[in-house]
Amino acid sequence: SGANSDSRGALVVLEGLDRCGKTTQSGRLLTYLEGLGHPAELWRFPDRSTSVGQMISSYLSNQSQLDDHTVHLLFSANRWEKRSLMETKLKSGTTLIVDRYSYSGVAFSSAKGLDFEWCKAPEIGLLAPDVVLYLNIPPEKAAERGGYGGERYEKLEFQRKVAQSYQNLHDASWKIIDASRPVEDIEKQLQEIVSDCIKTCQKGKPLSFLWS
Ligand code: 2DT
Repeated sequence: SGANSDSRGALVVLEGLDRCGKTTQSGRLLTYLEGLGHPAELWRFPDRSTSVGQMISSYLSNQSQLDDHTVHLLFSANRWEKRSLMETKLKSGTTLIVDRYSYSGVAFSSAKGLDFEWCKAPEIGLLAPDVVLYLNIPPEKAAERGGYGGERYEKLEFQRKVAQSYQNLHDASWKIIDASRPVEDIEKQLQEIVSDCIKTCQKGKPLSFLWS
């Protein structure tokens, strides 16, 4: 009970440092929801498929240089260009599992030294997640997992700063997940949280907007 014909999907965001397990868990969540027969899609930011996304991608792989403010606004623009589709999907009942969102935008840019409030401003008016799953792992432990690629931000010293910046972003929608545990334990916990969240949305919780 609770679900009705015009119930909306949930906006579920996964955040955390590089190598925290976000991408693995996002994929598993999608499989879980599909298994329940619940309409769901996996999204990620940056979305490298758009022309803005391609500029970001070449910056991240050190093939181009951009001013820090400029790249920050490109990351934000990359979310804005997906905003109306995001709203359409949610309103049609599809749950979106999103690997990184505005919190990455603010955490990474402010870790470079940009002003925190300035970083938040271009995100105002984007859809607010119904839940943020923060996969919490010490930067040293993430680094030990190896396989930092060669991308611009994948360095321990910088990840330490990003972890600090994330601390300033917690709000009521955040669940802090201990991501040092076995993959299956984390998976189970996320399934419970997301199931509850979907129920709340089906019962009529309205969409809200950043930064609420
Ligand atoms: P992936 O390795 O997850 O593709 O991320 N980033 C991401 C930002 O600096 N700002 C943002 O708004 C977003 C969404 C985090 C690529 C890198 O881009 C960073 C890691």
